[in-house]
Amino acid sequence: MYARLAFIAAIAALTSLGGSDAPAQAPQTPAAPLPAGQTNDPFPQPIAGDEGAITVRLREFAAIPDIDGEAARLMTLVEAPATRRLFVSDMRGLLYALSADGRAAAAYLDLRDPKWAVSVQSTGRERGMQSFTFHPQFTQAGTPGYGKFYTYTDVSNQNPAPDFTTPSPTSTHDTVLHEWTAKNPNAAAYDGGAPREMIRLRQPFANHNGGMIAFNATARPGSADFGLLYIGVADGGSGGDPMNLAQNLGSAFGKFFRIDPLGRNSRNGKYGVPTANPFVTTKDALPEIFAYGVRNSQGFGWDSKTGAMVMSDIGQNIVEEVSPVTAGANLGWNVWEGSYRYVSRQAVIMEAPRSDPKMTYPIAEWGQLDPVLLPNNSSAAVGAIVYRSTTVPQLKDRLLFGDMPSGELFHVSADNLPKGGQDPIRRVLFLTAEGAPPRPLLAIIQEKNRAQGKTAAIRADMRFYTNTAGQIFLLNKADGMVRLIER
Ligand SMILES: [Ca+2]
Ligand SMILES: [Ca+2]
Repeated sequence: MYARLAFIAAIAALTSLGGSDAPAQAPQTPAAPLPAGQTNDPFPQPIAGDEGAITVRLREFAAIPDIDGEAARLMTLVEAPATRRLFVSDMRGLLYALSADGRAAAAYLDLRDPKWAVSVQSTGRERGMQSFTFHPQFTQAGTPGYGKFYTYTDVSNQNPAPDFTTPSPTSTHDTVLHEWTAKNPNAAAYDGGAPREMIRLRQPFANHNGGMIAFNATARPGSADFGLLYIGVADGGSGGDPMNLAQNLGSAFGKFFRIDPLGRNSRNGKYGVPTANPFVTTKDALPEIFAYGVRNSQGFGWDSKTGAMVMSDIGQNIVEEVSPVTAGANLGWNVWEGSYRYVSRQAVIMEAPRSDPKMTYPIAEWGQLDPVLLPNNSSAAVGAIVYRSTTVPQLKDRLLFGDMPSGELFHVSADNLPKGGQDPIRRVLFLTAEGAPPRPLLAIIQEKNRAQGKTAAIRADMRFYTNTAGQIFLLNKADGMVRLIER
């Protein structure tokens, strides 16, 4: 046991946090003894390798072009409402429309075009177009949401003044929510005018910028949640949330927002704040906040059977998590990292896990040092899909989430949700050819890279999304391929 601890302590000292392009940190002394009661490995039993693994087929669905010789940084895939039409984004600012069979990918909107004056900032690993989504009325003529879609983008232009800022005296860039209005939502390319700026966040650090934006797909027209936009706002960056923003209800950072993009009662008059939001009457709290204590969520979704919301959040250096989200929930960061009290980059506190009844703790969580994530030596939670479809019957009634740099896709029961820990976590492995063994995504990307004459990737940077037909698409930033999971 001591040998493993020493080994992983050395690994921890050598590696930075998984999803980050944070400034380089000073090297830490390898294997320095941790204070009593602290651990860098709260889950000493590794994630099961093949036991309980679900095997599905994975095939190439669409090829997205390189930009300047570099593979597309595929980030978000969304089905336009009531059309079965798929759109996929390259983080550098390209939005593509895919044909139904995936064979054709045509540029729909280029946010880099100077005529839009968006000034996409996409340097480093974490900046660029974070997410996009369509208003649920996008294709319904005569409704207020007709033709409207939203992009959430890091920008270098820092005018006008931000709606939300931090105490930091310096900033790296802004993150902006834009509304676009297509004249004809079925047109091959965007045919509307310049975007309407809705929210501008001034970023203190280059990392931890977005997250995802999405409407609750389980909300039917006329229901309270219909047409409300959920927005992930990461903790601003650096590491450890140095300004303690995530627990501060007066700060936008480290939150999930819920807004009405068609309303106008917000402080800046550019969107609506639902009266049902949990903190609208709380003194000094931002009324946009739906939940708080978020570090850097890179995916959330809803269970079509129960309506429950679930999200994944990237941990600091020790614990990755998947957690339930309810109105007003405190998801823990930066007091808790997963089920454990956060103390530093080196360790969490072992004593009294999950012991604050005011906190919402993970459904599932895993250690960044788990052997299944090697040789990548870094870890970052991504995605959350409650899969209720029979399209891929092996995955029905499973909660799917993943680890982004390693490209591992995981599952737990969606009907008997675990109460934390990594023991319930099992893998999803992919068959790509007859006779080949089931593999995780990274090995498949590496094979593709070799066929492309490129250096094999060491990170998958996986994202995954589903559509109304229950198809599940896997994206990555290394080989330009959109892949489709099949039974
Ligand atoms: Ca940031
Ligand atoms: Ca948490």
